[in-house]
Amino acid sequence: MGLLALGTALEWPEAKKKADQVRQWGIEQLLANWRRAKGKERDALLWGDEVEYLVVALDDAAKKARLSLAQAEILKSLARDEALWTGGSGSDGEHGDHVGEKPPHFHPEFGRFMLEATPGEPWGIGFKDLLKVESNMKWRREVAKAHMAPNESPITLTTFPRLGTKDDYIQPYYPPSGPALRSQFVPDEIANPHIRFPTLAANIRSRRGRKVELNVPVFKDQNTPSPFKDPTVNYDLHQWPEDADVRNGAAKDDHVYMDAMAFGMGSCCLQITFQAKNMTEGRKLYDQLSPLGPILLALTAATPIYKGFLVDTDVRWNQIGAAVDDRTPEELGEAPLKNDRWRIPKSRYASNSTYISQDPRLRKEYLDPDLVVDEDIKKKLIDGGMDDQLATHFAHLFIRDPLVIFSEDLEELDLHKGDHFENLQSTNWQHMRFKPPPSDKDDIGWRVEFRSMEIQITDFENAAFSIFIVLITRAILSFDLNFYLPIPRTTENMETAHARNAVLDSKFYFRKDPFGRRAPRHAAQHSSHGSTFSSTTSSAVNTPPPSPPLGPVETEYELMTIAEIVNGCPDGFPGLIPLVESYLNSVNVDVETRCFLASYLDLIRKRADGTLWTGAKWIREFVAKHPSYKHDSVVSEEITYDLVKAVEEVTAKEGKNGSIGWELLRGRKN
Ligand code: GSH
Repeated sequence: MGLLALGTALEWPEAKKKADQVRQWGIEQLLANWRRAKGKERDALLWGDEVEYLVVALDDAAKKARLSLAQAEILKSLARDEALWTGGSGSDGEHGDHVGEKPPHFHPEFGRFMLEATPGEPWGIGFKDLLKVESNMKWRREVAKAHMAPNESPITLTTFPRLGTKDDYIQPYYPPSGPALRSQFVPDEIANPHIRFPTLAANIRSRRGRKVELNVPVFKDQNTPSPFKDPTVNYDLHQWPEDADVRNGAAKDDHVYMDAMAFGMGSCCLQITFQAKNMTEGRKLYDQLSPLGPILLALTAATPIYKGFLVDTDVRWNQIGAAVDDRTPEELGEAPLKNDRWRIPKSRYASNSTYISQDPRLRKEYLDPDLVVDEDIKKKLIDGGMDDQLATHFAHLFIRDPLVIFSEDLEELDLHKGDHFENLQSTNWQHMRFKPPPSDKDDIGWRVEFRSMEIQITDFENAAFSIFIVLITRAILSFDLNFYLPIPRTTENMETAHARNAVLDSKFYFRKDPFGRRAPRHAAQHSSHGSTFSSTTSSAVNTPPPSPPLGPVETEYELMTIAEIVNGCPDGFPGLIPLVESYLNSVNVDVETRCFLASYLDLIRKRADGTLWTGAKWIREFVAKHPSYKHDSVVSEEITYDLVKAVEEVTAKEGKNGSIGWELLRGRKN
């Protein structure tokens, strides 16, 4: 979450009138910036992680866990803390090993109960930086905690189990409902009060013509009523016109029904951003990481509860997609096209639909046949000098309307800024994001953001997944790996990742041979690149064998389990971990570092083969074994308190002794 602009935000009918102007100005800014930055070379190879937290308040006397809405006070206190800016944590002196490390940055997020933290400066090229990630994440948690009330803690559950119930689950308490969200379950005060957020929520609802609609299949336990009719839905409200949504069939049988952006954007994730050495490398990383999005979503699955019920899905992704889905009935295909321009197959929060690299291995059969593109914008970009592929990418993002427009920004177009471009870019929440350098900062290069992962309960896990993705990018670049898959297969994989226990029980489309048609079969043959990561994009040193003619695209990939994708299958895909190991063998890594990295890779390996559980599985087991659980899918206040308490204790303990030490990671076989 970048800096939040201020101004007079337009309500939807006004914003709609200005949408074209913002799009046109956004494209002008993009072109000006692209011309300036397209030749940028040798940017430092940097990366950064973003960790999102829920702030919970525990009331031990009443045995209640609530969400604390103290985001603004906590952020203010963090900003005021002088010690934070001088290199010390300002707390208990346990952080001697952080001397010289810049203090972490904290940022607001959508929920007024959320915080986001990033390292004080991006991680660099050296392996030594990888060793700092976990302790830095723990440091962030402790710094945040030091600025909270004694009974408050930052926890890294993706969602709060009883968000939107009739309990007093927020502190301070506000009853539903308000003019922005018009939810029958949550008050407007649940969202960050900065004008961007209520405006986003209200304009999504207005553009759509009704409230957003989240129907998550309930997990049918032995005592769950069948059919399940969400007992929390009130069909008799008449405060807002939108209260009629449920009378018009918005709440589906056998589903948990939710009606507001907060149920989606109130979820926490783990995002990783990479700075590439130049635009070409950034475009390559964008393409090659894209098929990994659903795989990492299933591996990090941690979201089995919504609004007090166990659900039959394990991840947050589609729920956020629905929570910000501003498509009109015409765009959704529910009404004939009359006023709108297109049918649009996906929400603005969805898996990505474009490939952007000018890689000769990118076959046209991989592209999305359903891609919707604004042809006028594409022409403008091509006339401005941009290549077809990148122009297609941006002309696809620009089919959306800008949602938050400040009237002050419409007076003059400033080509040295990127605000109108960012307006569209930052509300296209796809699982990969390609980020041009900000126009006013020369020291930032082309970046790629990997956005699908769920936040993990412990920092050990969060560090493991961050480092795993970093090492995969190194292997991709060093061995020139080819993970290309037709985009519709990635879209399907994203759906597959939602199934309960998809990590073990589902199969995903994946490319069989990652060495494509150019790189050698044995990646480990490569020579050493020294003790820093190689960022060479063409290190396939062997002369390529003559290529046989290309076969049908369908023969290039097959359905695999996550275990096969991660750990490899005999005579088939070599496995992501073996590829990373090959990369590590090809560079000089000292023994200590290698051992450290091995513990992270081991977590991923065992998560994939089922030896270790996902967070979703651990939470399900926790609920199922709770003495008060009635096997009716209901996650009560009492269970929620015990769950939050367990999660809070585990992370606090992990922070103190640095050990993993808890059931989730202890290695129980299913
Ligand atoms: N928490 C989200 C997730 O679990 O995927 C990701 C964060 C996110 O997309 N936040 C929204 C946003 O607009 C808040 S409304 N972030 C800024 C951006 O994407 O540029």
